[in-house]
Formats: sequence, structure tokens, C-alpha cells
Amino acid sequence: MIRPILIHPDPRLKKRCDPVGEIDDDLRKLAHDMLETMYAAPGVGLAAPQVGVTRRLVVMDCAKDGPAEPLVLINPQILHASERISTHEEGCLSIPEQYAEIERPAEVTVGWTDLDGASRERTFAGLWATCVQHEIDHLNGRLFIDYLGPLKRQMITRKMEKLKRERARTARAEVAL
Ligand code: K1U
Ligand code: ZN
Repeated sequence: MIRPILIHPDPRLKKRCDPVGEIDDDLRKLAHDMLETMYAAPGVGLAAPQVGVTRRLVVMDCAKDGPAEPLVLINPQILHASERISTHEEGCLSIPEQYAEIERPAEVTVGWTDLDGASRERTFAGLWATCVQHEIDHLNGRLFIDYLGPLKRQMITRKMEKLKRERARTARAEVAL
């Protein structure tokens, strides 16, 4: 099931998310829906708060060529970040059509629990490293625009408020038809 993606500004996107406890059928369904929602968007990552669930769950697939490589990360934690910094253009499914160059550690080692309850660890580089840091930021209520200056951030926020008003107007007009 494809779930609606929240658009900034929304209080659920600013909240520090709660850890996942038990891995049950509801969590497996949420992870499955999030992957479907991410591929449909299309995107390379998605965090649970973006679909309104303020729990520490992320899905990702940054594989460019070849077979899909879906990852489900429960309670992900950055264990090590490289001193080397890289700059990557970032977008966000909760901030459509806005992009900015953001500096982050070039490589990060992340630990998490998978859907089978097993502990996993992997060192990410390139787009994978950018994406996993962007997604963990979502779990801490941080958006990529929070790395920008106040003027740029305010300009993007105003555009998103306008987009949300337009979408609400379109939805009301469709109901009236
Ligand atoms: O968390 C999100 O909003 C998803 C976001 C992740 C991300 C992308 C790029 C850099 C940092 C984080 C996206 O997936 S935006 C869409 C996107 O970048 C993309 C879409 C289709 C193909 C390739 C990339
Ligand atoms: Zn995002």
C-alpha cells in the first residue's frame, strides 16, 4: 500500500522519533508499505516520520544499476563518521522539487536491527552515505534545509506552505465535483 508522504512544514517531521521495540506484523507491514511508497515516489530513501509514524525506522535503496537492493533499518545508529567531508546535492520527498548542496561525512559506519531482529553493521559511501545520514536526520526531526541559512530555509518553507494550500484547494475541488 502506498502511503501519503507528509510535506514540510509538519510537526511530525520536527519530532525526535521513538525507538522501535517489538518487531511485529504491524512493523513488517509498515516497512513493506514504506518501500512501496519510496519506489513509487520515486526516491532512494524514506523515513517513517515522512509517512506520519514517529518511530525509528528507515528504508533505502541507492543501487543505481543492476538488481534492487532494498534495506530496512530499525533503530539505525551512526557508529563512526569519516573526517573526510563530501558535498552532494540533496532532495527530500517531504520538500518536493527543492535541492541543495549539503556537506556531510563522506563515509559512515551504521549499526541497526533488521526485520529478522538480527544486528547489522555496514560502512556506506557515496550516495548511500548521503542518504543514510539524511534518513537518520529525519528520525531526529532534522531536515536538509536545516543546514541552510535562515533566508534560504524560509524561502523554501514559504514555497512548501503555498504548495500545501494549492494541494488542499485541488482536493476540495475534486470532492465538490
Ligand atoms: O528522505 C527522503 O526524502 C528521500 C530522499 C533521499 C535522498 C536523496 C538524495 C540525497 C539525499 C537523500 C530522496 O530519495 S529524494 C529523490 C531522489 O533523490 C531520487 C529519486 C529517484 C532516483 C534517484 C534519486
Ligand atoms: Zn527527506
